[in-house]
Amino acid sequence: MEKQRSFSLKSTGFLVFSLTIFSSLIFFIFFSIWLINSHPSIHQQTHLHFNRSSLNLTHFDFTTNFSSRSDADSFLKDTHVGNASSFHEFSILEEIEEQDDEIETTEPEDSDDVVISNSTEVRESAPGLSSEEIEVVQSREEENRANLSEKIELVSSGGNEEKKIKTASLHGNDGRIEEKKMRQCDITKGSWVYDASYPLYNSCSFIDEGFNCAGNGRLDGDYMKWRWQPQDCEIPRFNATRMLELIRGKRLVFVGDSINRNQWESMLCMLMGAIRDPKRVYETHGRRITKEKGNYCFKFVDYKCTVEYYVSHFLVHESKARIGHKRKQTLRIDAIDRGSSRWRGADILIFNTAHWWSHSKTKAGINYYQEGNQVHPQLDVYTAFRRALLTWASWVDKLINPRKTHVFFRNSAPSHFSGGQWNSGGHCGEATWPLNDTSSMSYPEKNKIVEDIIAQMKTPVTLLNVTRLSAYRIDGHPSIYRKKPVDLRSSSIQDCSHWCLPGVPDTWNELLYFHLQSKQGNRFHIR
Ligand SMILES: *[C@@H]1O[C@H](CO)[C@@H](O)[C@H](O)[C@H]1NC(C)=O
Ligand SMILES: *[C@@H]1O[C@H](CO)[C@@H](O)[C@H](O)[C@H]1NC(C)=O
Ligand SMILES: *[C@@H]1O[C@H](CO)[C@@H](O)[C@H](O)[C@H]1NC(C)=O
Ligand SMILES: *[C@@H]1O[C@H](CO)[C@@H](O)[C@H](O)[C@H]1NC(C)=O
Ligand SMILES: *[C@@H]1O[C@H](CO)[C@@H](O)[C@H](O)[C@H]1NC(C)=O
Ligand SMILES: *[C@@H]1O[C@H](CO)[C@@H](O)[C@H](O)[C@H]1NC(C)=O
Ligand SMILES: *[C@@H]1O[C@H](CO)[C@@H](O)[C@H](O)[C@H]1NC(C)=O
Ligand SMILES: *[C@@H]1O[C@H](CO)[C@@H](O)[C@H](O)[C@H]1NC(C)=O
Ligand SMILES: CC(=O)N[C@H]1CO[C@H](CO)[C@@H](O)[C@@H]1O
Repeated sequence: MEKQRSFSLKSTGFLVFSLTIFSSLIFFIFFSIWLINSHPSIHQQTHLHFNRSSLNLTHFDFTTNFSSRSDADSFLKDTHVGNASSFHEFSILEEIEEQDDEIETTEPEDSDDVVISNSTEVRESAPGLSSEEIEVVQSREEENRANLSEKIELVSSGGNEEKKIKTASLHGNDGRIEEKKMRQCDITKGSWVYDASYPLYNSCSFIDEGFNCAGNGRLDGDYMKWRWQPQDCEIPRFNATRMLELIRGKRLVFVGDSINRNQWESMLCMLMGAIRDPKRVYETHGRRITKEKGNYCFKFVDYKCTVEYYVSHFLVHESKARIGHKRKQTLRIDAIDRGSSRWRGADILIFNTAHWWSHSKTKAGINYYQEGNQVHPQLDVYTAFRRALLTWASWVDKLINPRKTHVFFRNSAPSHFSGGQWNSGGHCGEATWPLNDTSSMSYPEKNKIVEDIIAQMKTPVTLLNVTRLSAYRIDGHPSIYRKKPVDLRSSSIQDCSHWCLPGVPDTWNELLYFHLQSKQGNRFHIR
């Protein structure tokens, strides 16, 4: 009896165990089939986590890697083969998951914004549009513009733009004018339209070497000629005079990593279009822009305004703490960056952070993140990122007056390394045309955290949502034209993270201009 009972117990246990395994397997197989069927021709990377801890079994993460070849006519020839040996390696998995918002910059020795990562970018390779297709798109756009230009009034509240369309519609015979409020226009939905009237500026003395692609010898110029066209509404062309009027007597301040410097330099160049005497714009400390320095304040004398940049890789305080016998670098995720006193009092603040939250830049989270006197022995990067952003958010909510200051947060800009990482032959230099599809790229986890936190803030924060639209722009990176002289050896390091100027960051600034202007418009259109 006793014997039998224990046996039946064992067998039930065994049955439950095998059933679990069996159903996991079935699920896994169906899921794979579903995946392969629903995305037949794109590179796929999927990570399945079977959380077994609830079964009290060994704790490991089960990772699979689906890779399928993209179309044969793709212009990027690299293929990515699944790596079975990474089966149990959690650290590798983490880095891969980060790839979408990871920035790898390229000069470990002399740059302050290096991220060393062995993650691989998988990008859909796609042939460009043919020239006929562009003409069609273009003429449709023109029609669109003509049709809408007199009908759309932008009314905005915070960051939400709504379009109001007065449509002249015929109802029976009376042809009365009907006012129709359309749903909110999502300016992140749209396409890049080839526009020969771009770029918005040509030469510009504020572009530093790393972004000065044409100056470094890049000859193909199409990458400067794309305009972002939202699907459901228009964004106005940047008008430097009007922008300067909007910021007259004010401080426009960019705070963040080198990608924000990229955008800030673009803004300076775009504004110079309205300045007749360049001597009436100067750096208040007499500094020349280089990538080593992190603080700049340019004064536009005629408009009594300043356009400033402050480097802050994490927005929180990079600190040191005693660990054992040594003082080690830590990150105080509970304390705002020490430079924050400089940001206060700005009228327009544009923040970003994302790319430095990588495995290698944060010591894999081991003895790196600090709160109060406690250095966490180990903390997951997303947890740390969330806590740091909460620190930033409470700083904003406490010290920023929303009646005076308009706060923006720009989310992450994608990098486009193919066939390797920044330090192992990753490249993007063959691309001279945008991708025509980015559906294979997943929306970065860090963006979701940013959106989450912004939504909970007391201060309205406008999200500059550039991730998806920038994802098309594989052609917009400096690649080998990141410095002079250009190193043509195939082994040379490419920059597929930052952006050439003129180029993609100009569009981010057009979005910024759009938001500022529609906010302004809103002031005069309160009904
Ligand atoms: C696994 O599940 C447990 C409890 O259900 C949870 O605490 C833990 O965070 C999970 N682990 C992962 C990696 O999802
Ligand atoms: C997945 O495949 C890519 C190439 O397609 C490889 O570089 C990467 O290491 C693999 N990741 C895992 C977790 O197996
Ligand atoms: C797989 O990854 C391991 C380290 O994660 C590496 O040593 C090995 O060369 C990789 N194999 C392939 C085929 O990429
Ligand atoms: C990246 O990979 C290379 C070769 O696979 C290796 O030598 C290097 O140490 C790795 N770097 C990091 C930060 O893992
Ligand atoms: C985008 O590329 C795919 C092939 O990769 C092609 O079939 C499709 O027509 C392209 N779309 C446009 C709008 O050109
Ligand atoms: C623009 O208006 C014309 C006629 O007024 C119409 O035929 C055309 O379809 C419209 N285009 C768009 C994009 O609405
Ligand atoms: C940002 O844009 C992406 C792509 O269009 C979209 O999926 C996401 O919801 C947007 N985020 C917000 C907060 O609007
Ligand atoms: C730019 O804005 C200024 C001031 O609002 C205006 O006078 C000028 O006509 C605009 N330029 C263009 C090209 O629209
Ligand atoms: C023996 C053992 O590890 N038991 C654990 C099983 O998992 C539950 C929670 O998932 C724990 O509370 C037990 O301690």
